[in-house]
Amino acid sequence: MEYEEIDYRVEDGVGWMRLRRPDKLNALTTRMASEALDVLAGAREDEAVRCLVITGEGRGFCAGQDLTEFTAGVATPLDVGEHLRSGYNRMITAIVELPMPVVAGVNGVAAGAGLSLALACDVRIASDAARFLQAFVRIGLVPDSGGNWLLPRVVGYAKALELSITGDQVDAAEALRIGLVNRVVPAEEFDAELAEFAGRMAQAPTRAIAAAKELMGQSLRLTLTETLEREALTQADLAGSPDFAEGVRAFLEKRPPKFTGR
Ligand code: T3D
Repeated sequence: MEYEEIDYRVEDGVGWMRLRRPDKLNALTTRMASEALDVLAGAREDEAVRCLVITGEGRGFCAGQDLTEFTAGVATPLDVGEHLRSGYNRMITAIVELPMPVVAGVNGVAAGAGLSLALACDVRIASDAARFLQAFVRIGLVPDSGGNWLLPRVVGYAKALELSITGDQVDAAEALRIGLVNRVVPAEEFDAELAEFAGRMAQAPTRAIAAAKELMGQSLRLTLTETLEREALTQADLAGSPDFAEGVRAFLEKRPPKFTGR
């Protein structure tokens, strides 16, 4: 697939997915969502990709659904449900289920479905120029693209509901304080810090990270007893992996491990 609204490249184990409609703060179009789905499917199958970064070009991360598509007739009220099911819902699920670390590099404003996109990622690194808002209520909608599920799990129910029913904007410092992002970096250092973190993730034991992500996700709907059993099964599986063998060998040889992601 030829990408027009996303720039995608793989460098040193990192898949860089950059939303590319900077004049519109990378607002999501039907085209962009379908390109994103293609990138996500490709990254999943590509052994060269051990960490995916989702970020935006220009001063926005992603301003949510491109509202001109409503007036242009691409997403009329009648087909909004189907638009979500066939596009954003699949995109959010694909990110959450990607068996590798996914990092949101929040370079600027993240609004509406753009905030959901960041929330679906495993780690959020924000520029100090970033802003966050559940913009939906400002136009008479409810949060979607997983916003009702993801946000309370990240910041807690009370804050999530407040942000959702007010549509108020949160700056980067406040986002860090409430746990909405993992790290805030000065804008001028953002690209370098993001690349450094993604590079570290791409050298990590990918299978173990994918398993940790899956286990923790499952734990939210399981009992402790069920989780303990799944941990035992997963650990038994990982204990036979090349990365575990390398991790133990490296420890005993007092050297840094060289993980291959297998
Ligand atoms: O079926 C379905 O898909 C339903 C799903 C819905 C999911 C959703 O995401 S609904 C929520 C949609 N998003 C919004 O409502 C946010 C709208 N944008 C804003 O409120 C503001 O732009 C921001 C707070 C994000 C940023 O404000 P600011 O002042 O920094 O920038 P700006 O001047 O408003 O925007 C810059 C340009 O981007 C501007 O274009 P122009 O006038 O220079 O040609 C603006 O129109 C455009 N833009 C920003 N957001 C969107 C957008 N264009 C289309 N759609 C947008 N969402």
